[in-house]
Amino acid sequence: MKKEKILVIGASGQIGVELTLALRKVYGGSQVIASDLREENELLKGTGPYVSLDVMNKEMLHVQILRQNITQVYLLAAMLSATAEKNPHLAWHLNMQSLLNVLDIAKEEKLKKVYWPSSIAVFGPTSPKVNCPQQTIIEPTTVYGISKYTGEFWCNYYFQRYGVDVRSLRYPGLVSYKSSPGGGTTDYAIEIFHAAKEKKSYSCFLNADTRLPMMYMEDAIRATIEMMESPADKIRVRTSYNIAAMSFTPAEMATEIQTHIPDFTISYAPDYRQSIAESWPQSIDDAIAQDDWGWKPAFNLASMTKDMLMNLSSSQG
Ligand code: NAD
Ligand code: AKB
Repeated sequence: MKKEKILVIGASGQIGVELTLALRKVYGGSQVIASDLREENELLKGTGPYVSLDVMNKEMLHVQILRQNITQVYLLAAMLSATAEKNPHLAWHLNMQSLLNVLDIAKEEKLKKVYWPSSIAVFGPTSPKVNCPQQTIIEPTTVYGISKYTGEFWCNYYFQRYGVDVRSLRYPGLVSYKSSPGGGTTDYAIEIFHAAKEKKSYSCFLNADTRLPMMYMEDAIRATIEMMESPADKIRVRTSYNIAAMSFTPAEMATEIQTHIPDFTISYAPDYRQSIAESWPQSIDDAIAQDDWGWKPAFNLASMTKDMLMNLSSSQG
């Protein structure tokens, strides 16, 4: 086991649960402290320590980092795109201040590494729709996208100015079965599986032909750990890396589900999330992540759908 002490902030969320479990496999259960405002997720119980923590309380965060001899922080607390549009000021405050709190403490205590995820939401309507490159026109139109793009530049600033080894990935929409999604525009791609299993029909909040970049959680967790474990000189992008796996529309996802559940039906009732989705690219060019630290996804739409349905069957007993 490696001698690191890791604090995961937002560990009870969609990514946090799986990332904490994966980090505990690498570093040992007792070396990875899970923390959240919410109560400990059931899947984390008994796998390692948990502390209740509000990342906005900088003093308490600092105390925890010192008390637990933390060497690395993974900051996952944030408000996602759809929820953020309902409360833009609160979203901006949480998404920015949480990052600044962690970066300041990392600088002061000389932490070894910090992880903070960005999103494909940094891109806006003026970015290229297809194979959107790492560096291009970036004019986000959601408060979530603005906060992520600004956060990327704070990460770069703390690295360049203070030498904080903070690293970041621009995740696409993440599909998973272990924990529930937290209020994003891509959440339909998870809800659809639960609806298909439970009632064989789904009313989608995006239009049939809305193509978005997506990734299976297993790939996202592996990408995160592979990037974090790469030597520092391989990490040339100090804002945030584009990473990609697959792109599909709700109609294509429904067709794939129908190969397993032939009587599954889908209908469409687009709401305010449609315009958020339309502002984002349809696919992402991740050539730089491939070159710098060897990123390669394992799952496509067919293999992800098969795995999701198999795991939801077994978890439903
Ligand atoms: P989530 O909403 O499921 O989880 C976030 C967790 O943070 C929640 O458990 C919440 O209770 C916790 N939290 C909120 N405020 C807090 C506070 N003040 N102090 C401590 N904890 C707090 O989100 P997620 O999907 O797991 O996303 C994690 C990160 O990854 C976010 O930065 C998000 O923007 C980014 N991301 C997620 C996706 C995705 O598809 N899930 C895609 C791109 C980027
Ligand atoms: C969301 O839809 O808000 C997230 C994301 C792509 O950042 N899943």
